Amino acid sequence: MSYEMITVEIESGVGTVTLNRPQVMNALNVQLTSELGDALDALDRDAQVRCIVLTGGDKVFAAGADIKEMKDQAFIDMYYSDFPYVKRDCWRAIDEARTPIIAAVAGFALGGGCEMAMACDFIIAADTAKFGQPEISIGTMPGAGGTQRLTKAVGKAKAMEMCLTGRMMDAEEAERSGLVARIVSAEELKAQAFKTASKIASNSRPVVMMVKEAVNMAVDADLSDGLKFERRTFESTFAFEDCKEGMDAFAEKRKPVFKHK
Ligand code: CO8
Repeated sequence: MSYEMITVEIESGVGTVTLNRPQVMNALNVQLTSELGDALDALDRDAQVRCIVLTGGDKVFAAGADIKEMKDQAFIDMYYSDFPYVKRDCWRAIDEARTPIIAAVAGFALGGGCEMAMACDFIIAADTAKFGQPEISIGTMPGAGGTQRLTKAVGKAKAMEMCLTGRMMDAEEAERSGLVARIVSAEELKAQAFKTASKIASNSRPVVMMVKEAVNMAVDADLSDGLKFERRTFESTFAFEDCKEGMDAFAEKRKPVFKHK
């Protein structure tokens, strides 16, 4: 499939999607979000792709919803389209992907851009990254998870302050607050994200999927349901050939050769 507003590459089990609308700071218009939805769905269906990296440009990951496209919408248009969950868009694709998605963020991740990074499984930030929910300053509010995921990630005080004032958080504060997994230099961002994705892609694909589901249970379920889900998925890994191979390889002091089944 060919895209105009994103690029897609697949290498060594890693699919890399790059937001590519630099003239407007990767503003998320309907075309970009639907191309991204299609691309992520296709990568998630591709058994050769075992981890996905979602990234943007050097100066900006994404500056949020395309304000100029959105500004003349009436409530009834937004409500009927279920904006931003418009048709088969990227938001559902990110939420439903079973393949891990790493957000590699340099520069601004604002509004829908911050929400998009947070919807991924974890964020690796360049030292230039800046996260924020500035919607309040244009008379609206976060609509793709900003009030919910930011609060779960950094706690009520910081999330409330950021959403009420539009204050941005730099990479160091984001790491300290638990919003990002780690910080790397801007020059190293794409290489480091690819290296991390390759490490994930080298593991057993079905086990990776189960771990992703189990960690997500910790976000959504109470502890006893989460622990039970973890036990059942842990026990289930013993049905995989890769589980036997991994343990045999350890006992035989060699590297495992996973078949992803
Ligand atoms: N929408 C449309 N165009 C934009 C956007 C945007 N979000 N951000 C930047 N642009 C355009 C500018 O209008 C400008 O275009 P032009 O050259 O034609 O004037 C071009 O990109 C370059 O931008 P700047 O000149 O402003 O560049 P600076 O380096 O001075 O500033 C900033 C960069 C700080 C990123 C600044 O552009 C900015 O503040 N942008 C808006 C950020 C914002 O308010 N985001 C929130 C948007 S609302 C939202 O995301 C709601 C979420 C709902 C769900 C998600 C749906 C997808």
